[in-house]
Amino acid sequence: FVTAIDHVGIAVPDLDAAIAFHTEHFGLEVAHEEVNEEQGVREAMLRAPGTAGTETAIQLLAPLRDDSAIGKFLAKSGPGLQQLAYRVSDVDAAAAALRAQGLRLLYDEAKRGTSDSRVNFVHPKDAGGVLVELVEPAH
Ligand code: V0V
Repeated sequence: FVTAIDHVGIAVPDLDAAIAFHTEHFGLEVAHEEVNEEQGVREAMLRAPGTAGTETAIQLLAPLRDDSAIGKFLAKSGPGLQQLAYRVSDVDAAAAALRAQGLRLLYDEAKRGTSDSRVNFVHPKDAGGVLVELVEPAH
């Protein structure tokens, strides 16, 4: 049910500084920016030039609050890779299939992700130490 690697998420303390770093040194461009209050993040999606529509993105995630998922991650692990996101066509079906295989999903129901996508997560302890996000893009 995985159709693509949607994005790789990096926890950063300062979103503007991180955007400047990735655009200056790697030539990435900002495709999207938003605040997600429920997730407690200010985030940006970056892509390689000329890949619009097909790209795997880099998601920069800065905390809105210390007690958010990113705030806690930064306090414990410091800045760095926080998540790997697989694109799926149906997040509810994907979550149900993984639950049936004995993996813990973080949410009973999918939540709202970037650009009105629907997202759920596999617990990192059930996925080899990697926080795996499942993302169904908005249709
Ligand atoms: C925690 N652990 C991780 C981890 N976060 N391991 C790998 N990758 C991560 N990102 C480890 C942690 O070190 C502990 O290991 C263990 O998991 C359990 O940690 P915990 O202290 O019980 O739990 P917390 O409070 O650290 O929470 C971890 C979870 C939390 C994964 C439950 O971060 C969460 O709910 N994440 C999902 C939401 C999220 O990440 N939102 C921000 C992105 P030891 O010490 O026991 O060995 S929002 C987003 O992606 C959007 C909007 C989007 O893509 O559209």
